[in-house]
Amino acid sequence: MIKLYQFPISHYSEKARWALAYKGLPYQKVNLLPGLHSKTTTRLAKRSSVPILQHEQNIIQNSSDIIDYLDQHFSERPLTPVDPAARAQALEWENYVDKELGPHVRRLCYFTLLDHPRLCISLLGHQGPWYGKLFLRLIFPKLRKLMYHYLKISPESVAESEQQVRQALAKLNQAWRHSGYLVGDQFSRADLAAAALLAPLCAPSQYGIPWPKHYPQPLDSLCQQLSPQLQRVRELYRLHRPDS
Ligand SMILES: N[C@@H](CCC(=O)N[C@@H](CS)C(=O)NCC(=O)O)C(=O)O
Repeated sequence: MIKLYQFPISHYSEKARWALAYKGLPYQKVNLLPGLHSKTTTRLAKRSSVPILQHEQNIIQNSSDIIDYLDQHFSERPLTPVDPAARAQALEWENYVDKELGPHVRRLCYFTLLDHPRLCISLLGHQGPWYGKLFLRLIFPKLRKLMYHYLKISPESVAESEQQVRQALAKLNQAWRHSGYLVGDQFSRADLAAAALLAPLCAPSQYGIPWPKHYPQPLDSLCQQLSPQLQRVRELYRLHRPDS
C-alpha cells in the first residue's frame, strides 16, 4: 500500500496527490497537523517537510522525487517525457516553478489567511486528527508568528512575491500558447507542477480542500485580477486532474 504523508492544504502535497491520481494508484493519505508534523516527518526522512511517500521499504521526500519514483515504479501514464531533450525541458520547468513560483504563491496566501484565524484553521486542520482544530486555535498566535518567520512575510516580501507570480504567469502563459502544454504537445510533470502550485489562487475542487467562496482581502482582489491568466490552470485541472 502506498502512503502519502501530507497537509491537505499544501500545494507541494497537491503535486504528489495529482501524480498518484493521474496514474490511478490507490493510496492512503496520512494528514499531519502543521505545528506537530515534524515529529512524524523527521522520524521518516531527513527534513521536516511534506509530502513524503512511503511505498514498501522506500521513503521518498520532496514532490519532484516522488514523481520520479512513481514514474520509475509505475510506468503506466508516465509524467516524465521519454525523449531526453523533452525530459530535460520538463525537469527544468518543474524546477523553475518549484523554486520561483511555489514559495511566492504560498507567501501571498498566508499573508491574508493568517489574519483570519477561523478560515486559516479550517484549511490547516482539514481532515487532520480530531483534536487538530482545537490545537491550532490554542496555538494560533504562536503559529502565526512562526509562519511569518518561516515564510519570511513582510510588506516588502509580499510585494516582491506578487511581482514574481505575475512574471511566472506571463512566462507560463507564453509557453502554454503554442500547444497548451509546456513541453511538446502532451501533458507532463511540467504542467502538473505549474498548475498544482498555482491552484490555491483559483481554488479547483479536485484539490480536495473546502475553499471559501471568496478569500478575504487583499487575496481575493489579487485572485480576481489574475483570474484571466489562470485560465489554463483551470483547464489543466479539468482535463487532467482526476479526483482522489
Ligand atoms: N521542495 C519541497 C517543498 C515542500 C514544502 O515546502 N512543504 C511545506 C508545505 S507546502 C512544508 O512541509 N512545510 C513545513 C516544514 O518544512 O516543516 C517539495 O517539493 O516537496
